[in-house]
Amino acid sequence: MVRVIHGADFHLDSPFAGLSPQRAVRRRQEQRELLDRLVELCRDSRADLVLLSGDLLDGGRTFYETNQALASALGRIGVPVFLAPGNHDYYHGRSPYALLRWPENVHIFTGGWERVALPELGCVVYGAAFTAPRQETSLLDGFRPEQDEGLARLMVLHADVDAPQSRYDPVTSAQLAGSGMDYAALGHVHAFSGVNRAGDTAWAYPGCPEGRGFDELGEKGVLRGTVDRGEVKMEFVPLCRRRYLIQPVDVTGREDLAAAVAEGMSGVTAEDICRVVLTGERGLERLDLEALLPAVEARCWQGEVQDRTVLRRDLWARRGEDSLTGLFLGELAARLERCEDEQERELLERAARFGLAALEGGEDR
Ligand SMILES: [Mn+2]
Repeated sequence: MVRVIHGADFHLDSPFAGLSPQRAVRRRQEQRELLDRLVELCRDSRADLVLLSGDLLDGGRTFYETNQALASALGRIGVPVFLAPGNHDYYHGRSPYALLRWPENVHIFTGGWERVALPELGCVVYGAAFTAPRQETSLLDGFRPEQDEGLARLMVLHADVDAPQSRYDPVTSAQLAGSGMDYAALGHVHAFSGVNRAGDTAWAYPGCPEGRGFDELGEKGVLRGTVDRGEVKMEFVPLCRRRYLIQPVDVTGREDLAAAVAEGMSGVTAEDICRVVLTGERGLERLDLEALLPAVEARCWQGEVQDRTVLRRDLWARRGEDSLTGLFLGELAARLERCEDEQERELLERAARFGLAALEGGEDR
């Protein structure tokens, strides 16, 4: 039985374009601190082996200090570390993986399949690397393991499972099933995939360990567990410094919006990055998002507010009236029924609200 930590997609030195420049600097710093937490986790878990499945660096132009921080952290882990470069950090002669001096316990795959036997741990590790930003054919095409008598088989690879159009190593679950592996430690997809099975092979994406935007929500982390011949037990371990959260807050019938927001944010911590989305039905009163922002920001590290409320149903009912208001609402309602685009729906809702407010202000009386 071998104790394994599996991580991927650190994307160190991501631009964090959604944040202010100062906060983006802070987040990049926090990404490097993630490496310290990884070292700690490996020690606390008494890991025998660490598998890192690519896209650890966000691109070829990471800061020298970042590359150094990665090398130093992986060295401090002390046990064998296997790193399979992905599309963002593909291996080439001038990549940090080639230029930097890496600690002796770190094995970086540099191209086609390699096999490293670790008989003292009772396992063997297979790995391959991206050598370009694209890998249009599956790296598992024609893959065959060796005999590996009595050893648990692990694989570390950056790949896109069952995505035939993908240009990022489009492996299939049939290929994983035929690989003969006990565990395939994959990278590329930024959300934890759960531990899946393809034939006798267990495979998983841990997801990225730090969210970088509202498309990477909630707890993020790495996988930890044990791999044996024919038996794999891996579980998700949160490792992120901050969570990105989208918090819907229903403001239907609420007078005090700040209070509604405070209630809706009860699960949000001062470390989180939170987008509050106001939902529900409202009348014609103006929604002052700017005035609401401080109430949101007081409850998280960084906050924003979006208005997704819709016009109250009884106001739409006026579309039956034989008046300019009736015609106006009737036209907008018909368009809303046909509309499938989220942004256009928002625009139509707003048009109905503003138009109705203007009409009720006198023009139609
Ligand atoms: Mn990738």
